[in-house]
Amino acid sequence: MKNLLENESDLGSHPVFHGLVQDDQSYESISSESIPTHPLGIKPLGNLYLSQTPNARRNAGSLQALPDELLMPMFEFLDKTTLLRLSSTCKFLHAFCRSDELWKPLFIKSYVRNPRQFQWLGTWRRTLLKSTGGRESSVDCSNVYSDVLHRPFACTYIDLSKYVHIPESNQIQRFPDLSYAEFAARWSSTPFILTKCIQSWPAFGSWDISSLREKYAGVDFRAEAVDWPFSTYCDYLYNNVDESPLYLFDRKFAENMGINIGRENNGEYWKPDCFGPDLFELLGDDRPAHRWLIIGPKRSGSTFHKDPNATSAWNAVLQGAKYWIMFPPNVSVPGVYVSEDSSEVTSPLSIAEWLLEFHADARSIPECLEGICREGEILHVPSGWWHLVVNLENSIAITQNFVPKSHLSSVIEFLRDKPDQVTGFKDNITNPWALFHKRLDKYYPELKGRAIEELKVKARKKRKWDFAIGTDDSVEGESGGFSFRFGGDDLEEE
Ligand SMILES: O=C(O)CCC(=O)C(=O)O
Ligand SMILES: [Fe+2]
Repeated sequence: MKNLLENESDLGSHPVFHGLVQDDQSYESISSESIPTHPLGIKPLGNLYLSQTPNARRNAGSLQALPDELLMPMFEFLDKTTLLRLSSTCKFLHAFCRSDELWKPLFIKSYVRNPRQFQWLGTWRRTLLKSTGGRESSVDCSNVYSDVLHRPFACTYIDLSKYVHIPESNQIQRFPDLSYAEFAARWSSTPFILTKCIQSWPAFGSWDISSLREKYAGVDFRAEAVDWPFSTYCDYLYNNVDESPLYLFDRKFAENMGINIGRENNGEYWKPDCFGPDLFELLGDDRPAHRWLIIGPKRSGSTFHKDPNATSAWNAVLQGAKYWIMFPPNVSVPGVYVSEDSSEVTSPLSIAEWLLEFHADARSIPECLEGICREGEILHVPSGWWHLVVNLENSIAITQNFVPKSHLSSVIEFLRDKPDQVTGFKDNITNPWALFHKRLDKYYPELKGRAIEELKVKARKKRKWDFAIGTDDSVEGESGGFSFRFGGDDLEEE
């Protein structure tokens, strides 16, 4: 047998999948039985060790010198015609040029430029080629070894049941319902799930994917960058092989479906009483976007983020089930990289990759909370909490963001001190903080005063702390000279 290790450049490494993997073996955390053969025959890189057939990479000309991790982003610059041409040069490049990760953005770009009727045909490539008059060939790529190409395919077979066995100590608390007094006194900074809170909503029990399809087949909903008729989105939902499925996340659903919201309006749903007054209601129509209809297939979901403008949120599941993993605001979440001013969150991984690579570490962080929010249940996301969500089944949810009295100071701080990170306001609202400030002064002057005072105390503490650890000397004047503040001088005593 040829010593395949003589050419080290054949082998690469990937942060998620290491080592030898055969069709009858398993990637770590994806059980072997559940991964079928890749439709083109592409194999994980580790299989090269045992392979006796020639490596297709050898026929890729000078491109063979580049790692797969570089080829893929380079090919993202190619248009449809060039991808098709390149795909007919050799099997190795054919395998790359067939990747739907390249065809999805091409379809979306072409659709956004030219929205049109089309039929979803199971893959982005097939759908784009059909709708623009191309064709699809079948090529055996069984001597192509690449984690970059095989991994997204394998990730679509991730066994989510592994994550839903939640250790007792990490369980998000569950209650039938809560009163506002209980929420305000104890629960506004803690995630929880209510199991008997939304049963009286007309939407509960009557909204499922097929009933919505019957009623709203021709109505457009926003899914990431595209607006698709609901019937098209359903075709996609039931028949796609994407590692990160397109997620319907629509904030104009109420207008477009022609439904009412609110108990007093005979609405399809209303906000639960337990969260109390929502201070962004003071902004009337000028409040930032705050409600979304969320629909997606199993495996779709939301990668780690904090909700906008330091708002809190609730998320009610009308069909399906969602797995949530959450961390308090100051915890650094494994695999999630945040810029110095928190303006950018980089989580370079898909949900499946994050689960495979980081979930075990994350779960062992003491502050980690996890829960499954099932049909008929509603989950509370406190202001500033990190969360990742994955749908365990095809799901429908409604979410609303709000500002409870107990988090007013966080929202004021965000609007006032991070104006460049404020999102969701209409373009004509040039100074959201000034507007909110004015409304608070009019309707809740005392509450606003207390929140501002809280922020002053917090800022003073932070200055003292920065001074104590040597990153700020502006306190020197105030405190009359340098002193170590560890031990004895309790910062909490302010
Ligand atoms: O249902 C989900 O995917 C979570 C949605 C979410 O986190 C959000 O709307 O901020
Ligand atoms: Fe969120």
